[in-house]
Amino acid sequence: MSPNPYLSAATEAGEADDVGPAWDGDNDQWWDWYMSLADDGGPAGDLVALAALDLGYLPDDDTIVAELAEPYDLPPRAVETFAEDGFIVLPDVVSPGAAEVLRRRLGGLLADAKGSALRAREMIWREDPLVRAAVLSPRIARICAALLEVEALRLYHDSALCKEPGAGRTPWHHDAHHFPLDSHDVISTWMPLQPVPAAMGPLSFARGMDTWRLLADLAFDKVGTSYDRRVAQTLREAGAVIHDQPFALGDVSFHSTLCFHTAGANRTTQPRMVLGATYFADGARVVEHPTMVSGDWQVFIPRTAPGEPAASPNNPLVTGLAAPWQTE
Ligand SMILES: O=C(O)CCC(=O)C(=O)O
Repeated sequence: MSPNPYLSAATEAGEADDVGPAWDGDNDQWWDWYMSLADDGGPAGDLVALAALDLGYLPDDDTIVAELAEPYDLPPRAVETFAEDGFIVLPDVVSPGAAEVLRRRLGGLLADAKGSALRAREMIWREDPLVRAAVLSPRIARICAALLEVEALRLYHDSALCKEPGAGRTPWHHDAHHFPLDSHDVISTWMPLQPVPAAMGPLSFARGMDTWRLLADLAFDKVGTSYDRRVAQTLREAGAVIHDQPFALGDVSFHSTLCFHTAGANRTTQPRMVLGATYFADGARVVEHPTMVSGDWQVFIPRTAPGEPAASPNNPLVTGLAAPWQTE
């Protein structure tokens, strides 16, 4: 029997830090494996009861599509802050009504999603027009391009993430370890679709664009929780500043592929629903040797061999769109 129940004989082979084999399951299995690498500490107390949000009037889809195409005024020094810190959390990127409509939509789209810790689906922008409006949103794309200081961005994939009540931590990681792209001009959004108090497990970030260097020599552990523990310990010992704050409804975070991040357990009675997406600078190529940590990446960049530019029909340019339905 495998020392980690989510690994196959092929992915389990070798030392615990050997991520060389390709992932041979689907992306649901990948999430189950990945979440099993989190150190969840000891027993936790009762779940915190949260009242359901009642916003009253909700906008229709056309109103939300129009909202997500409107420019967003970046606060002063946002670009500098992102370049220094490796992440930024921006307020009022999405209206409460739009977030609530998206939350309900994702609830339906995730109804049959498997996953024991985190129910996740990617690529739902291909099947739902409202999710497409959010994932290909000119507003979000312009923010991402401004923060990365690049002209043209493509979509890698979206992620609908539902962390159920009682589900545990997401392990410490940086996305450069995950994405099979040869560029560091890669940015991910995390758009919670309800407020995320501390007890619900907000995404939290190790401040500093260069902080990953502290962790570069730590051996990954594909079997157990030692990597997650060693990242936490190294950050603690180095005195790294961890941004671990609740998200208000409308807040969206943007993190660099180099930024180490984690998320707490959901210790509330409500699912933690998030729409995330990742964008990369046009021109990036698939790395020569994608690893098992990239999951089934060919779903996201189909018909593209290692070394080739990542520019499949699943990776539309998101910058320069006047409206979200206008893909190449
Ligand atoms: O939502 C989570 O728990 C993890 C998400 C994450 O790591 C990401 O969006 O990069």
